[in-house]
Amino acid sequence: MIWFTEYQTENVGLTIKATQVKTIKSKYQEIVVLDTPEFGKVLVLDGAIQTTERDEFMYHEMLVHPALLKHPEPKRVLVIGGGDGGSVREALKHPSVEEVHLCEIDEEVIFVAEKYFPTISNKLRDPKTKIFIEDGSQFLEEKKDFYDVIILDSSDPVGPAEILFKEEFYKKVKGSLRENGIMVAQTESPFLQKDYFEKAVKEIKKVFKNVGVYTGFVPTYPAGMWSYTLASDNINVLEPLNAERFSSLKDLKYLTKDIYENLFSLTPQFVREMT
Ligand code: SPD
Repeated sequence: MIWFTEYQTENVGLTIKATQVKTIKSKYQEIVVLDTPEFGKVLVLDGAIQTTERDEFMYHEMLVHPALLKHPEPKRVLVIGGGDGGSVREALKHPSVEEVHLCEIDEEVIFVAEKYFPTISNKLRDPKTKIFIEDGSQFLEEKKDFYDVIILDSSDPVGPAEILFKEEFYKKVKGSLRENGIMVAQTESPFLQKDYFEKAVKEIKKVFKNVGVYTGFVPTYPAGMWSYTLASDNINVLEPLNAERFSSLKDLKYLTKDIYENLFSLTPQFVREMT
């Protein structure tokens, strides 16, 4: 038995009891899989919790579905990061989606997800899924004007994911979107990672005309409060578009039609003031 602590800031940590710990060193990072009584299996990259069997749905549903619902007919979807497969699984719930590309820099994350997290990674070998082991920024240069929705399911803006939070990168994302294209990015905790959050939203606003920030709960992420940022040039992402399509989504445990239709209503005042 050990107690694992993620040091979320210099002053705050989240400590979880684990019965087993496996550590794998990849070319890019240290990958840890914990077996825990409270959260089931937990995936940790370079000391930061990425996903847990118990609360992953809260993050993946909120990250993926609003962007896909707001698009008039999403067919081609790209997930950058997200090697655990949770975002791919959620994107494939949309009947109009014909292909989901996953661009993950670290192949080892995919191997670990397939071995230890089958309920999260179970759509990585779906016939509509194609996996690219590449740097996300370089990958976008090869795919101009191609995707309807791009999902930035990155780890925190340190190490391999740092580049994914910069204006230059968001410009490349925009270049890879088709007309009516929508981007959604995980943009960190507005409470405990204020600087990361503010910077990411500021950079996104430099590139896209319509930007909207919403929040949700993820118990194992810093402060339990997480932010997501939608962005598009042609679609007004602030509108609750295509809500009638909500009923086609199966097996949702967090997002409801009401939450979708009022996505931005629950964005707290202190978060609005930061954007
Ligand atoms: N602090 C951790 C933030 C992680 C966000 N991305 C997680 C990837 C899960 N698919």
